[in-house]
Amino acid sequence: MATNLSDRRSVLTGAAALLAAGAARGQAVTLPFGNGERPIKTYPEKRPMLVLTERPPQLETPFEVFDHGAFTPNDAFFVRYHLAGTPPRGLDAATHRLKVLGAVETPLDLSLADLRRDFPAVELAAVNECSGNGRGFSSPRVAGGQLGEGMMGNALWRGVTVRALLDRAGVKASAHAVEFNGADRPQMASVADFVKGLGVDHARNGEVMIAYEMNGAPLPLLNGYPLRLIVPGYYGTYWVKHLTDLTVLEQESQSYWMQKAYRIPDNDCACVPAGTAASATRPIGKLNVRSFITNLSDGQTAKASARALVRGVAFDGGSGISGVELSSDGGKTWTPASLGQDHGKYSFREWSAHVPLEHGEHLLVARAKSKAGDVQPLTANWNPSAYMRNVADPVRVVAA
Ligand SMILES: Nc1nc2c(c(=O)[nH]1)N[C@H]1C(S)=C(S)[C@@H](COP(=O)(O)O)O[C@H]1N2
Ligand SMILES: [Mo]
Repeated sequence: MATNLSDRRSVLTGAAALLAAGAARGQAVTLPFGNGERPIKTYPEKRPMLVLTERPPQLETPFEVFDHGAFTPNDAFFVRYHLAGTPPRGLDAATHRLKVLGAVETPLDLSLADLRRDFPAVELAAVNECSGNGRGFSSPRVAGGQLGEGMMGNALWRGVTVRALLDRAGVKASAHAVEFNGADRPQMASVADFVKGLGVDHARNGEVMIAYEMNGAPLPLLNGYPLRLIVPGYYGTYWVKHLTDLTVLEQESQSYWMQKAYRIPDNDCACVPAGTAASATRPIGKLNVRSFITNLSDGQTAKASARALVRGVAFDGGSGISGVELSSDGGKTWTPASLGQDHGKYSFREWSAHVPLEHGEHLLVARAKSKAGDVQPLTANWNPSAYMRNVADPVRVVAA
């Protein structure tokens, strides 16, 4: 067990131990960066989670959960909201309505029963990751929620495609984009409603879906009950919860959450020199390739072995993972990992490797490569919102 609180991720191991012991009142963990203290609390349908803010609820998954399989249990899945008064009250699958409006031949107004009865069910495993996952590790630090690495999760989503709905409504030839709105509404006129937009071809690609189930159960309230948008391969900001309206537009979405927020530097790395502003930006898009070691945490003591098992998960924005390499010498030499079961190109992919861990200190580094050819960088890219962090972070272990 780690004792050095400045060690990266080490106190999450501490959190795991606390959680295993049963979370009593008043417990907290300290993430290994400035102002990293987080209370641990339970919420409806959730096991004890790390609390960034209570109003609105922003809850991190305890990191050790990711060591227990490719799918993140619903009761451990992270939670992110923007607006006061969330989650919205009075949501009920029996009375909820989903409307398709705007530039369509026939506007639709559907119940969940209509969705289940009149449209084919589809299922897809996909990672939901918040744009700022790992922001707390950004150096120099940036404004925004100082997140550890628990703002991600993988689930099996079941629902209907947006394409099927749009085809039923009949999209007009003049259509350009689709806006998605949920039941949470701003409580002050100065705050913009949380609305996201996708190009009409993206929305109609047959993969973007509206889910009513997550891992074989209804969506938890905090993860979007009773309906949410799934945008496979795209950052969580697009995955609108408590979905009520699809509006087909003849121009691009003018929503604040598209035009002002969730924008990245408009270049290949989505990065700029540390401390500088981007001269041009674009809306955030696909998930960066990323991997995590899940069975060892920074600062941990491990058993010395000629063949120590190291394992974790990897994912990218939908090309799929082509390989993961592991280094036990800080990146000088690399060993290919074996990949676990393929649950689809948008899913977490488990991986494992054996490396010699002689007595002493080792710097473990995992580095994933996507089928599109993208590889995690060994030094972190920087941007003003610390979005899309994907550096291959070293995990220091002492073998004894
Ligand atoms: N209605 C609504 N949907 C939303 C948000 C929100 O504030 N309101 N936040 C988005 C963001 S930024 C993220 S990262 C994901 C988080 O999904 P989760 O809370 O189910 O983990 O929800 C997205 N959908
Ligand atoms: Mo997010």
